[in-house]
Amino acid sequence: AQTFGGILSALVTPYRADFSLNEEIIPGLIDHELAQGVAGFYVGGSTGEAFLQSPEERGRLIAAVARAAKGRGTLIAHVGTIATEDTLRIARSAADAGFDAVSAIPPFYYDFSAAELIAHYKALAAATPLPVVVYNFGGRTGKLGPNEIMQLLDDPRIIGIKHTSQDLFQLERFKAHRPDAVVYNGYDEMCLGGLAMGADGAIGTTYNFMGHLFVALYKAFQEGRMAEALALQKRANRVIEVLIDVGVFPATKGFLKLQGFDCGECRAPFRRLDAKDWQKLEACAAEFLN
Ligand code: NAY
Repeated sequence: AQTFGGILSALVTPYRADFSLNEEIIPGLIDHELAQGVAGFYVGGSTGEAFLQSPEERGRLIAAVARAAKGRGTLIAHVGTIATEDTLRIARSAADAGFDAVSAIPPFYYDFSAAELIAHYKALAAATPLPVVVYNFGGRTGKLGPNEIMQLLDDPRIIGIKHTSQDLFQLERFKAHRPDAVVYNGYDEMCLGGLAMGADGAIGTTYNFMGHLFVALYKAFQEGRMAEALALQKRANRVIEVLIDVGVFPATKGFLKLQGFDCGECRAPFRRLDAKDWQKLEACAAEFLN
């Protein structure tokens, strides 16, 4: 079993030119990211374009990553969907593949009540032998507020949260409520802020291609070299500014391609990169990513 915490890459899902799952490239991609020092992978999350895939594809991706990782690094599968039944099915793929934990976004779109959302997580925790990490993304999801999250954290099968929110006060309160919970910071551009407020680690999109910067930041933070940690965050944020301008997920795949890993483009409705985007990415990589 792996420990939790540290810098985890929210892994992209590689596609071929026809947008089918490219399983062949996964071993090389996993090696490339582990070589940057990341502690593991969050598979099939927002970055992994989970909501543009079928449950069957998500299961195949999970299995392919486990085969490629060969026990190196912590593996968390994002199994969230808006249908409890599909979430349980993807969670079975994660347990079968030997993952360390599952994580799930609360069901969205419909106006589900807080009780329904809690019941969804309880059903997941009961159905899987794996520990559960709640994906707190209040900006995109409904009624799973801080009180409901505290209530979920009282369940020993629910071991932590991925906090994708700028509210670091809330992050600190979750950790204070359950000190042994693992709390992952979710916005890369505020990684240092999350760590300063008590996060045990961070899960993020940009760790796919600049994991080395954040691994160095994490180490500097742990060793109390704060000026260095801030300098690394600032350097990363110059890149993230370009990323947001171009489109976070398409640009992430663009940077990976510049590093030699052609993961294809994102599925529609995400846009394709044009010549101007490539110019921006190339200039940014030359300045900040070498
Ligand atoms: C996921 O499931 O892939 C994540 O949530 C990773 C966290 C990312 N947040 C979102 C909303 O996708 O890494 C961040 C984010 O892309 C980054 O901070 C840029 O804003």
